[in-house]
Amino acid sequence: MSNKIVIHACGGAAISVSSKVIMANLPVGFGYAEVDIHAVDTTDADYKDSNLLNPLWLISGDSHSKGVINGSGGERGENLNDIKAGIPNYLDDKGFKHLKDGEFHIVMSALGGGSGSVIGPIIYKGLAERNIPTIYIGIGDSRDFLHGNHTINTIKTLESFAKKAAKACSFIYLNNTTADKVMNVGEEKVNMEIKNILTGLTIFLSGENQSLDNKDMINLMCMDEYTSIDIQPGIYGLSLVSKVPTPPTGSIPLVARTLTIPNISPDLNIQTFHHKYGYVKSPEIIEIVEKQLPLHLISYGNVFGAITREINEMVSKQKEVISSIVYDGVTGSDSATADDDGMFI
Ligand SMILES: Nc1nc2c(ncn2[C@@H]2O[C@H](COP(=O)(O)OP(=O)(O)OP(=O)(O)O)[C@@H](O)[C@H]2O)c(=O)[nH]1
Ligand SMILES: [Mg+2]
Repeated sequence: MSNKIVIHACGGAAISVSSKVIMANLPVGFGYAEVDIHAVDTTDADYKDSNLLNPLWLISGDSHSKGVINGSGGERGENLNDIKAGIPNYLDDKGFKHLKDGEFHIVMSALGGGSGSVIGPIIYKGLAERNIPTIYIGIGDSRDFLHGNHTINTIKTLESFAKKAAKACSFIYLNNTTADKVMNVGEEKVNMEIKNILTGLTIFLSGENQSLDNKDMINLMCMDEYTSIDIQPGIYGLSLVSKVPTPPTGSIPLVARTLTIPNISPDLNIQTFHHKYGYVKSPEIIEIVEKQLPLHLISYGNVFGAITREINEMVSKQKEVISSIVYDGVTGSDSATADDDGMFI
């Protein structure tokens, strides 16, 4: 039986990426893990046009909004209490209660929006507490104050959740703004990157690779599982690369898994504390790996300090600009008055 990747698509961005990129393009069959996508949001706005198979898990407003929620409008605090209350039920009802052999989880969300950036970390926390191996895919955005600030705060949240659960969280970080200055182009590039990463992950996590077994993958995703090495809880960058990589500045490569076709020796030219090779068995997959030879899945430490420092600089500058705007009032006809809602007619 093939392994399964459960994707929790949280909020609009993750739902549309899952629909446009994953459902439309992801390869299936022998040599790949099966992919099962669950959408979670505060609105059905993005889900209703998607091609996802499982029904949407809609966060309901029990605490303050009396049952009706319709998105968070880009504000992370908007539905916080309802999301906090709803996620444990989501995990229980879906049966995600404990580690199942051959089942790996991916939580995906935008980091700069209002709903997914809150739903995603809370789902991660629930899975981490249940000891379920999980990778977080986060789509950052540093185009302006609001998105940049949310992106940093979501990363900080994830770090604090990982520390509280005493976990090393594997975090695949992408950023629409750094991918391209033109917003739609940046989103498109990030979507393609996610497609490549997921294709790689479905091969790595398939359970059908010689010399790489499920425990190897759990150790890579959750480095806290190593008992002989003392790994500090927190977030660690995870990358899937097809060329011998140069580590990001200020980071240390920690663990690497390399997939290759038999008889070809991989050359991973970086220092790692643990390094394991696997081989692909399926002829169909050999063809793919041949094109990208070899495929590396690598975890890096110390990258998020640098990432958030950079966004923080932009956010602080924007803050100065915002606070220097002097509100000068609005002048109009003396007789104009507002109705009870404050509307001027
Ligand atoms: N790469 C990529 N980014 C997207 C896509 N759609 C939206 N985004 C980004 O997602 C961020 C906004 O987050 P959303 O996921 O739309 O927000 P949400 O979680 O649904 O929250 P609310 O709509 O505020 O309730 C922005 O940074 C967008 O650039 C997409 O299809 N691909
Ligand atoms: Mg939305």
